[in-house]
Amino acid sequence: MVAITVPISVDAIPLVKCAHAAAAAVPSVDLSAPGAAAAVADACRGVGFFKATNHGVPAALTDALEARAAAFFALPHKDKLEASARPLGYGSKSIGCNGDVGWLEYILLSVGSGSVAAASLPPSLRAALEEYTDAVREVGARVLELMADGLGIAEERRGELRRMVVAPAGDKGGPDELVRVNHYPPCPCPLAAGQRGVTGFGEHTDPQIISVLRSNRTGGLQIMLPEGRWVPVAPDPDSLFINVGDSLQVLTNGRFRSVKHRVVAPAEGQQSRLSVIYFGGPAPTQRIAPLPELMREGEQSLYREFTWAEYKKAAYKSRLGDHRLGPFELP
Ligand code: GA4
Repeated sequence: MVAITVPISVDAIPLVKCAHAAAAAVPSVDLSAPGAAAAVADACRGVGFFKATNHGVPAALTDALEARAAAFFALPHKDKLEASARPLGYGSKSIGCNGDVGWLEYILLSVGSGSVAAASLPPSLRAALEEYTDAVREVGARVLELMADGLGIAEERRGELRRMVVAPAGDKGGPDELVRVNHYPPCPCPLAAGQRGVTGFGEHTDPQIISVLRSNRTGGLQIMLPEGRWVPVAPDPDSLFINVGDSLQVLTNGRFRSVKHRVVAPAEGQQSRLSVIYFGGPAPTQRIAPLPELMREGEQSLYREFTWAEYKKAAYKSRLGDHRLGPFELP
């Protein structure tokens, strides 16, 4: 039943030590409601994370993608490996290139200009990913506009954030978008008393501007609240979850928080967790610095300026749980 078999032993995967916490009231925003912009900005200032309802992505797209992804993950391991192109493509247990491990298998793809580039994915899965990505990119773009509105940016300047993520590819290259499908089968390792679960995906922040997550009915996602407490996020397959990334924290000069999050793998006897995450990042040459239209008179940038290419390069040399913005923070 457990379909991930690579030489990393389950003993090498860290246990999650925190106590069980009650599911916290994660902010929830109806994207079609009149007060959405203010609610989005409030959530991003407070937690850096919120649940988005009325997002407009047809359930048929999500269902098709979920079915195709589940069929792919059910293939024999050797067939899945044909889609491996580290750090992209199929992977299992190993996250990134620097020794991070978790109890999961995944597909990680670069997307953009309407095409999902990946070797040897079944064509029906690729098509489902393309369709889903096109719909979710639009949600990301709409949320970025709401964010700009909620931040008080004048209407004629509000498009800038959106353009960073959805602009057509120009001579400087297009936005850097990724899609990740994570499959967390139930972990067969017995837990001793007091142990809370096995790490599916270790704690980290997302380097990009915005992440849009959808999962099936199995929980496991946890976010860290500003006071440092981990709380579980109750799954809701009909909603999307929006995550502020490191680059957005910088673009807003720290007004929005890049949220730390992690996933605890399902225990034996539970259902697999399947999640799909769209990561909206800017073009490689995009300068990442606080948006001028946001800065108050005399306000100093909290960060040294960098380009997305520079940040991404540094990120890919880091360990998952590193504080990646640290080296860019100004004293
Ligand atoms: C975290 C967010 C996304 O899943 C990701 C991850 C990437 C990877 O899996 O290859 C990284 C991680 C993520 C940040 C630090 C580096 C790179 C694994 C890792 C240890 C696709 C991304 O863009 O950054």
